Amino acid sequence: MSDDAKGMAPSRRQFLTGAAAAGAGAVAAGAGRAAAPDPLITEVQDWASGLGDGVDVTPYGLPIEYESDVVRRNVEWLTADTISSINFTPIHALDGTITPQGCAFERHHSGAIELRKEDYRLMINGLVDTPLVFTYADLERFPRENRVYFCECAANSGMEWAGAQLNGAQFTHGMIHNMEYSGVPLRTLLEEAGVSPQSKWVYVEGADASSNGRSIPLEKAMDDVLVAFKANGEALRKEHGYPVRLVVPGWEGNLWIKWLRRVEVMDQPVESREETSKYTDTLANGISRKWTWEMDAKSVITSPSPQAPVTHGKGPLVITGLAWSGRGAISGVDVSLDGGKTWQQARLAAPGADKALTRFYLDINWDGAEMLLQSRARDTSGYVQPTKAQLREVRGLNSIYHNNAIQTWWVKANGEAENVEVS
Ligand SMILES: Nc1nc2c(c(=O)[nH]1)N[C@H]1C(S)=C(S)[C@@H](COP(=O)(O)O)O[C@H]1N2
Ligand SMILES: [Mo]
Repeated sequence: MSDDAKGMAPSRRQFLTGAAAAGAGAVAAGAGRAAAPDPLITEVQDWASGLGDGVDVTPYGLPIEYESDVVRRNVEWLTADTISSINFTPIHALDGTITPQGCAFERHHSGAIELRKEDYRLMINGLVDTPLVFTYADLERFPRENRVYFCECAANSGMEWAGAQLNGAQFTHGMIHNMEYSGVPLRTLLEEAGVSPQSKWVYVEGADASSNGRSIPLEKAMDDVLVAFKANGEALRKEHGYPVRLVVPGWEGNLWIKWLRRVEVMDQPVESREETSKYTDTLANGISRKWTWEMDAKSVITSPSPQAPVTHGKGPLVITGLAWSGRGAISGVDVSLDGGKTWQQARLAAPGADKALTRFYLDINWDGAEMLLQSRARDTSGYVQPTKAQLREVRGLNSIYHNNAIQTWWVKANGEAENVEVS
């Protein structure tokens, strides 16, 4: 309970804080404030004395100008140019689990191309009974599924192997997005072409100059892979592969081929390609770790975090973040305020969903003392997110990909937060 609320009559206090108290559970509300003269309440404001925009002003809406800092950002020194590059989702400023397409991270090897639906073709060839070509209109005639999945680049958090480096959840963990896809199971199209018995792999490639060709085991291709054309209800954005992309649930982002152009059924993987070896992790003993497609359970506190400091001082504080696993659903998330010495179970906003982001909250009464905030995800396979030290023991310091270690934010007494490591 905040000091200014203490002196108020119970009924009035209840009115101001009742809504928060109803939902807050363990933590008493107290984030309301005592009524005091405030021109925002007592004076008639501009927005109440004129008229707003008509319904023909914004045929397709963008976020209001006051939210203009909630955008994708890139890190200039990370890549030589912005064409073969990456930017980051502003996860520190989002809530819920669905990533709006307009601020969902982009990763291109040769830039985001523009391909009209009319010019779109998808070929299925190789070890099939009948090689087939589909137009966009053809794809729309197959039975569709709707599924929510996260897509994480294998390089997410890659800069953090050797030490705390980038100061913000957007930059340390923002190579991820989570969308509702509408599309046709790849299985349906493969069955239409007729897969030969000796087939074991599919080679998938895009229509861009890089083609981003990748091999995927046939088993996965026949399982939950989607040929998607809508995301969050609307057409895919150009940067996410308009008009059609591959969705490979739980597996690293580089397999999620954009501008999908060809699926070749094969009896072995195409692994001589340089791109394939790019996503190999070198272990502490110098041996390479390959074919690491599944993204292990991971989580991060999105607020408070370096780009989302505590601005209201001590008292009720909502700690929130995201958790996900490529091996199933999130079964729980623990949060530590003291750098991993003690843990408390966070509240999941909704039960963990398969291979999709889960939002968690821990509602605390902050005493104003500094905190070392950490979150630790657990998934339905029984896996627990490791500490940085545990991960380095196995993978060393020179890895780039698949860093799913526990992240620490040092929240200072003044509410500012910093990316740090605890031993
Ligand atoms: N055709 C094509 N597909 C591609 C890529 C690409 O450069 N070209 N990049 C891949 C990589 S490395 C990632 S992480 C994801 C990123 O998807 P996004 O841009 O929608 O975030 O797309 C993958 N699919
Ligand atoms: Mo990626």
